[in-house]
Amino acid sequence: MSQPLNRRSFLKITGLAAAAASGGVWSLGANSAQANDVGVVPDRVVPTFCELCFWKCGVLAYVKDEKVYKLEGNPKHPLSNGKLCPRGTGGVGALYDPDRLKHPLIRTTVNGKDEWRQASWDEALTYTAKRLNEVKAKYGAESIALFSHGHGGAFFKTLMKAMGSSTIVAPSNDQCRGPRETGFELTYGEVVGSVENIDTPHAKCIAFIGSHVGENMHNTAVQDVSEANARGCTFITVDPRFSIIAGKSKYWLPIKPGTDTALLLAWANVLIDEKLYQREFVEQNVVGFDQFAAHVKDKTPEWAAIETGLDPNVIRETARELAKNAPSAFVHPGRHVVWYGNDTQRSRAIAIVNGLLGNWAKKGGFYQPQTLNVPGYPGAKAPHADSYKPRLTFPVATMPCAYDVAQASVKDGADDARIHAWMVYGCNVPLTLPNTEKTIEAMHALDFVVVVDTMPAEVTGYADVVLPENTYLERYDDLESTPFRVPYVALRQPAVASLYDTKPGWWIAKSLAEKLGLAEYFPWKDAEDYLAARLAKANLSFDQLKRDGAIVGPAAPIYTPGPLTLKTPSTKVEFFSQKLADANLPPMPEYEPPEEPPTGYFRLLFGRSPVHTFSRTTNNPRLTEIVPENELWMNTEMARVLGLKHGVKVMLENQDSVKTGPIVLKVTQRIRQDCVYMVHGFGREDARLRRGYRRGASDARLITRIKRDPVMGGTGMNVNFVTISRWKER
Ligand SMILES: Nc1nc2c(c(=O)[nH]1)N[C@H]1C(S)=C(S)[C@@H](COP(=O)(O)OP(=O)(O)OC[C@H]3O[C@@H](n4cnc5c(=O)[nH]c(N)nc54)[C@H](O)[C@@H]3O)O[C@H]1N2
Ligand SMILES: Nc1nc2c(c(=O)[nH]1)N[C@H]1C(S)=C(S)[C@@H](COP(=O)(O)OP(=O)(O)OC[C@H]3O[C@@H](n4cnc5c(=O)[nH]c(N)nc54)[C@H](O)[C@@H]3O)O[C@H]1N2
Ligand code: SF4
Ligand SMILES: [Mo]
Repeated sequence: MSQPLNRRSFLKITGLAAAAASGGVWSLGANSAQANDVGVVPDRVVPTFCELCFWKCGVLAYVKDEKVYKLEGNPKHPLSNGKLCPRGTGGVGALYDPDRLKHPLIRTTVNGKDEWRQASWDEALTYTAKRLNEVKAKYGAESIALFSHGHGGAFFKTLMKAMGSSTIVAPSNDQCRGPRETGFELTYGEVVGSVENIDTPHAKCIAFIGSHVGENMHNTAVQDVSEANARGCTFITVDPRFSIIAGKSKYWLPIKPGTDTALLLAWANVLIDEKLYQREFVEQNVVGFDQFAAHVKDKTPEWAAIETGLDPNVIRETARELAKNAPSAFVHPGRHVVWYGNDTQRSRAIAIVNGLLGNWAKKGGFYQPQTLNVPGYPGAKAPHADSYKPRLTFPVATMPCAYDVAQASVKDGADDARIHAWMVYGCNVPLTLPNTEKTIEAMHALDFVVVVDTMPAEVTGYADVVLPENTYLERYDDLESTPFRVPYVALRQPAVASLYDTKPGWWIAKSLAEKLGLAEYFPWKDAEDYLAARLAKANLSFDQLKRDGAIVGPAAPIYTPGPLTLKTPSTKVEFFSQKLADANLPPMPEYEPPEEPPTGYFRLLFGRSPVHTFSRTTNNPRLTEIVPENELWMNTEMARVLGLKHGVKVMLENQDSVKTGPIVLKVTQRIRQDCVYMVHGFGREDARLRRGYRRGASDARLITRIKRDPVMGGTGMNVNFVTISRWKER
C-alpha cells in the first residue's frame, strides 16, 4: 500500500491579522445585508430548514432568476415561528461564498510536493472506496472512524455501519453536551436533548449557569426567553462575565470560574434546610433524598461563599427566589458543559436542584417532549447491528469519544485499537477538538482521510480526498423530527439547483455505498423516492410538506401530574445513583475546587457570538461583514495593571508556551479579574478562506490541556491559563 502523504506540507501557517470589534445582539431576524429587496417579486418561495447551526429552524428561501436573494423564518415551522436568528439569515452567504469547495479533489504528489488535483466524482469515489476497502481488509472495519456533525451525517452513519464500523463520534458529545446528557440520564433516565426540553415560556424563575442565551443564539430558545422576560420571569445569571442574559437578570452572580458545583450544593442546602423544596414531589418521586440531605448538610451558603467568591446572602436569596416560583422554576441545564472535567457531576447537581424544585414533567419546568414517528424506508437492509462494538473507555459512556478516537489514530497507540482511516462529515476537527497540534499529528498518522465539507475548512487541508457537498439550500436531506413541545416533521429541499460540481450528502453516501458493494443498504432511487416512501408509510403528504416545509402532528400532554415512572433503574429520580456507586464513582455530586491560575496568568474562557457559529460562518460574506473577527475581553483593572489599552492588538501565550494572536483587546468591567474571554471559531489558518484567514485568534490552539470527565470522557477545556502582552509586529 502507498505511504500516507505528508499532510503537514499542505498547510502550515501561523500568525494573524486584525481590525474592528463585535457587539451583543438581542434581536432576531434583522440583517442589514439583505435589506435591499424592497419591491422584488419572487419567482418562488421554497420552504426548507437551516444548517447554519444544528437547531434546524424552518426557512423560507425567496428565489428570483434562479438566485436566492432572501431568507426568512417559516411561520409554519414550530422551531422558527416566522423568525430566524442573525446567523440563519446569513445562509445566502454560505450559498454564494466564492471560496466554496467546487469540485472533488484528490491529493497527489508532483515533484515531491503535495498538490490538489481536480477529479471527477466517479474517480474520487472509486479511489475512496478502494482506499477504505484496503484499510478494512488490513485492519478491520472498526479501524475506520466517522466524525460527524450536522443533519446530513445520518446517511454517512448508515454507510459506516454497513461497512461494519461502529467507530462513530461527534464533537457534540465529548466537546459539548455529553456530560449534561449523562448527568440527566443518570438522574431522570432521560436526556435533555436538542431542543432542550425546558418549558421556558411558562417559567417564573430561571437560573442560568453560564448558558449565555442571546449570544448563544438558538432561535427558539431566544424566542422563549424573550417571551418569559415579557411575562415577568425572574432571571438569575451565574457567569464570571456580565453576559447579555446577565443584563436581563434580577441577579448576576459573578462566580469564580469552576466553582458552580459549590453554589448548586449550597442552593440544595438552603432548599432542604429551610424546607423550601417541593415535598410532595420529592416524597413521590425521589430515591436517595435522605442521603443527599446528609451530603449537603454542611454545604452552607457561607461554605460556598469562600469557594465561589459570592455573597452568602445572595446565594440564600436566589435559592429562595427559585423555591418561591417552583415548580415553574428551573436551573437551566446548560449545553456546552465540558468545562472543568467534573462536568457530569455538576450536571447531576443541576438535575438534583431541579428535583428539589419538583419541576420534572411540570408546567414551567421540564416538559415531556413529543416526537412524530416516521418509519424508515421500507425494505432497506438494516446495517450490521451485530458487529457493533463501540469503544467505550469511560464507565458510564454511551458513545465513544471523538478525542479518544483521534488519540487512537496516532502511530504509537495500542495496535489492535488503532484507527487507520477517517471519514469526516461536517466537522472542522482541527478547530473543534482540543489541542489543534495533536489533532494534526493524528491526521498525519492516518492511512487515509476523506472529508465531506462545503468549504475549504482547515480539516480539508489534511485530507487525501475532499468531496464537496452542496449547501443546504441546494439539496434534499433526510426528514427531521426533533422531539419538541409539539410533534412535527420537517423537510429540507433544494431552493436552487446545485452550484459548481457539488453533490448532496445522500447522493455521496449512496454512490460510495455502491462502489463499496453495499448498495442494498441504500435501495432507493434518489432522495425524492426515499422521502416519498417514508412519508407514505406515515400517512403524511409529501406535497403538503413540500409546500409548507413542516407538518405538525396532534398534540399530546407534555406535563405529567402525580407520581412519575422514569427510565432510571429505580424508576424514580435518583439523587443517589447506584449506577455511579457501582462504577466506583461518587454516587452524589461532589465539589472539586478548580486549579488556580499561576501568578500573572488568566483563565481562558470562550463562548459564542450572536452572528457566528463556530468556524462554519467565519468566512461567510454576509456574517463577516457584521462581525469580522473576535476580540479578547479583559477586566479594566487588569488592563490598567498590564498597561494595555482598549483596542490594542495583543498576543496570548498559554501555560505550554503556545502563542496566538494578534487579537484586539476589549477592556471592560463586564468580566472578572481572574479570566479573559473570546469567541470561538476565529483565527482561520487556511489561506483559501479569504475572509476568515488570519482574522482574530483561535481558542482551540490554546487549549493544549484538558481535564477528562471521569464519568463519560468529556474533554473539560476551561483549564488553560494565558498571559497577555502587547502584540509586536514581526
Ligand atoms: N476550542 C473550542 N472547541 C470547541 C468549542 C469551543 O467553544 N471552543 N465548542 C464545541 C461545541 S459546543 C461543538 S457543538 C463543536 C462543533 O464542532 P463542529 O461541528 O466541527 O464545528 P464547525 O466549526 O461548525 O465545523 C463544521 C464544519 O462543517 C462544514 N459544513 C457546514 N455546513 C455543511 C454542510 O451542509 N455539509 C457539510 N458536509 N459540511 C458543512 C463547515 O464548513 C465546517 O468545516 O465544537 C466544540 N469544540
Ligand atoms: N450564536 C451562536 N449560538 C450558538 C452556537 C454558536 O456557535 N453561535 N453554538 C450552539 C452550541 S452547539 C452550543 S453547545 C451552545 C453553547 O452555548 P452555552 O451552552 O451557553 O455555552 P457555555 O460554554 O455554557 O457558555 C459560555 C458562557 O459561560 C461562561 N462561563 C465560562 N466559565 C464558566 C464557569 O466556570 N461558570 C459559569 N457559571 N459560567 C462560565 C462564559 O463567560 C460564557 O458567558 O451555543 C449554541 N448556540
Ligand atoms: S438557530 Fe439560527 S443558525 Fe441555528 S438553525 Fe436556527 S436560524 Fe439557523
Ligand atoms: Mo455544541
